[in-house]
Amino acid sequence: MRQWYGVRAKGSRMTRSWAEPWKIKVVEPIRMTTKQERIAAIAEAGYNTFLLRSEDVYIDLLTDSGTSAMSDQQWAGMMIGDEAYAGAKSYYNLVGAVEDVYGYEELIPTHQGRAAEHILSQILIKDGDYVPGNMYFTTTRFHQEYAGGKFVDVIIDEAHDPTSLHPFKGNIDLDKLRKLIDEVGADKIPYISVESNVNMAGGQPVSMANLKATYELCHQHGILVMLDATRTVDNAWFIKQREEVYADKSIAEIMREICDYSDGATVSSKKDNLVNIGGFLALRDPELAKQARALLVAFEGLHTYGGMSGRDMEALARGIREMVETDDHVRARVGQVEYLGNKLVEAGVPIIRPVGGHGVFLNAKAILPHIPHDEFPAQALAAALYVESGVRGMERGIVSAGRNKVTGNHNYPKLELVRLTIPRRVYTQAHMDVTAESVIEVVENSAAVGGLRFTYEPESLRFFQARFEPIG
Ligand code: P61
Repeated sequence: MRQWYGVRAKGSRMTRSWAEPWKIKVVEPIRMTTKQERIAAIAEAGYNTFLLRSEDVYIDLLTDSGTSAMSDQQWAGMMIGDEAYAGAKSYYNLVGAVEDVYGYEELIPTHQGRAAEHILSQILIKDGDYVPGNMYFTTTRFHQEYAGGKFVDVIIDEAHDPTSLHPFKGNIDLDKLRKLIDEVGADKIPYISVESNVNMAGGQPVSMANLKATYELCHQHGILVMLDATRTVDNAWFIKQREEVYADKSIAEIMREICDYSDGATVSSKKDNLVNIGGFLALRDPELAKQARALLVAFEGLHTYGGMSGRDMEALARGIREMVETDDHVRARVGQVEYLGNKLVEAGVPIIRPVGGHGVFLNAKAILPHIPHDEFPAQALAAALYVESGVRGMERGIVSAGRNKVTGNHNYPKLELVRLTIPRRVYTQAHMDVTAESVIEVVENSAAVGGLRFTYEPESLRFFQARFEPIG
């Protein structure tokens, strides 16, 4: 029988577009402000985008943390969340989802990622210990230091180079790690903290080969491997694209294998997991889990809810399954980031390349070469972009890097960036077009942007609440 339809004409070379695997059911109006209003708003916010009111923001690219749109299935889960103080059904649903998707058996639910980092650091780090990691993250390093440890950066050098096109800029430099082990001794290194899709490097992935080699090296020396699995779905996507043997594996399979090369994980569920609040510490060793639960009940809540309500756990359990249900989800997520990144690259805007998984990172040092590093170029660029168009990004440079605990001097990071972070399932490509045009406009008028100085500098995690004023 002749086929009615479905056979492509021979020689057809058409490549097809992809589209989001969802349609919009509920919308939230957003408001465009005037430039005059934005000039007043940013001054009132002390030139810190964290201190703006969200109603004064048009397109909010401050973060992809807790800003995802939940699905109808997740909202339905909110209605049936079990609010029992102890032993809630929603807790067991969450345990099942974490075990199926990540493969960890011991779950310690927390209110968000940093609470999991706090507990992990407290149970494993002793005064004077060293904790290597693939570039620092602000809250992770804070908790390591708070527990008496010293963070040591063992990421490959390419991660610090905005122009390097290395496909896995999140990789651990095994020579740097070996050198640290030789210098301080394995008994001074309780664990290595391996972050998937490294945030501060621009959302850059770690390869499976590197994860495996790191795990093997650490286990030879009795050092645990703790994954910061906050953005592992994005990382799995890049492995599928860039590490040939994984091309035909599903995101769900790749996720599980990533986690296989670890002894546990901290997760901020506000990212990959598609919820607005939540997080967890997951472990394999029941003894360690016992110690973690002892702290959980003191700092967060009973061990079967930690820092979450039943409805939060229910939405989270569903979000965890949804994020790997089809590969189309992550294709659309990372694809949207790439869409924005490519527009900026085409316009000649210096950004971190390859384009990362959760956002586009503007190279503020290259855009504002006339502003000295200690006048905070990225902070100034984020403020100028807001004034230009109401697009809110985040400083990821010298302000975020804080001060050296011993000398009191600024830490001078090699990367001085503004992060434009894309929330999941929230904005359309049209919002990306408007964002790209705004960035291009600011870059074309960059000579008009001046430096800033502190008027208030908090002692720790200063970027959140610091205030500035223009110099001159
Ligand atoms: C973010 F400006 N990230 O990217 P919690 N690990 C990793 C994260 O990205 C992360 C946490 C742990 C945020 C929120 C945020 O300096 C900042 O659930 C890789 O936020 O506690 C959070 O998870 C902590 C923004 C955090 C910052 C710290 O926007």
